[in-house]
Amino acid sequence: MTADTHAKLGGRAAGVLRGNDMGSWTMASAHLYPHQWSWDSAFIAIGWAHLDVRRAMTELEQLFAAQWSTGMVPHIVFRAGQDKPYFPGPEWWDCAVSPSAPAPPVRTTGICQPPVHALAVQRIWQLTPAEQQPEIRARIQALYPRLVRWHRYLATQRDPEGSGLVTSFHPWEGTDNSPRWDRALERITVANPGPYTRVDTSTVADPSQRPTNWDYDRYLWLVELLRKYRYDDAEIYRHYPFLIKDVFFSAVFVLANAALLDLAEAAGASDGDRAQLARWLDRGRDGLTRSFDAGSGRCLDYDVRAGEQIRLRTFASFAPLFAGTADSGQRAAQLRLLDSADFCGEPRLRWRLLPSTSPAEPAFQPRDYWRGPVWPVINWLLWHCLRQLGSCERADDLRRDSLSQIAADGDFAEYFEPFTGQALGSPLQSWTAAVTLDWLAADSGRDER
Ligand code: 2M8
Repeated sequence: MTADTHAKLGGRAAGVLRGNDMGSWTMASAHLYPHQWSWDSAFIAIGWAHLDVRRAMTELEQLFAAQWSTGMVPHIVFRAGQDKPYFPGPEWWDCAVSPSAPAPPVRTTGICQPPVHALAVQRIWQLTPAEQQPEIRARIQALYPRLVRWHRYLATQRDPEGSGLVTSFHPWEGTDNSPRWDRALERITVANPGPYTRVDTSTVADPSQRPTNWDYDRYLWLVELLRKYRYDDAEIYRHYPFLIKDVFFSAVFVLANAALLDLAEAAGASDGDRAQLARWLDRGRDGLTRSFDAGSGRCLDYDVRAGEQIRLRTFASFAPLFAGTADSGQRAAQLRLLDSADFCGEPRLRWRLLPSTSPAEPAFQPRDYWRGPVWPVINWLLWHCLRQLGSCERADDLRRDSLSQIAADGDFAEYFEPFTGQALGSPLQSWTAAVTLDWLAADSGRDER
């Protein structure tokens, strides 16, 4: 990429964040996702950190202002006005039924998303110029206990077994229509949510890039059940049909615990918190090791209700890589798998990037959301981990190909068709712009990691 293309792409990426900026929080995208999403916000803060570390901190502070008393950080904080429709909105979730939800006027959903937030704070701190360090350090110190409470929620309420693996309650807890959830959703034979009208399928140019109505019936039905259990984690665990030990979510949790430990000095963390974080970190690594299938080199999710492993080939198969596994055998097996014909070595791929679902899977669909397309944020996480693991050349290829993919379209798409590189989903997606800024900084040598 020439210096000129580089500068132009950076300028446009910054323009996307500024265009979606609502002052103290950022829309995930202006048309399709007009509110504040949890893990989007974390990636967005990484992007802001390259433009203004203060603004980056504000993004996270706003999100954590909506934290539940259980410690859960909700997956959406509803902030946009009526002029920007999104379904399902706060009425469908009706989180006031839970005593743990934040008090009005704060309105949120009752589920969560992968905890990328600690990685964002780590990145902000790395990029803070010396003269702003006293202010940013104080703000990190104020936020840190909330981050620890969030992690405690995941380590306890979402892992009552103490397995080191986080239990997901809903497909909306990250990768919506991933085929990883298909069997669990198929078991839900009664799915009669009240009448509803989708907004997403009329916002996106081609509705076949979105989940089906069959999926939405089940997503909304599950929300009705969560509401029935008043979003009480113990009740949910007792009665609810969808409980999945999600190895990708769990891998992000491992990374996030490592990031909080890395920040412990700057944040003035107590010895107790440090010891606790170290225990969660070890337990998470052990949980992923137990979920690793040496025969296939893949890490496997586990369906708690069905009592069975989920054996599909998706990006989540690489959870040990995402978690920065210290096991050299696992790492070698995963790196081989990554460039095998099942994933990045598939000869038809436009770029050697990790697709959300392997093209070798029968469920693979190249244009449908989490069922095949390439997601820049997932490739950013992989890049980040490969670098930490010392696979710098592979990481660099991933970064270069990702930037080429994004630059070819120029509209910072939500996801991309793996064979043609065609931009899909929402344009001007904030987190795509955010990771672009981080990748460009690594290219320009401004990266101090
Ligand atoms: C997508 O999910 C939302 C529901 O949360 C939707 O489809 O309406 C997912 O890609 C999710 O991971 C992401 O956080 C969100 C906003 O970008 O969009």
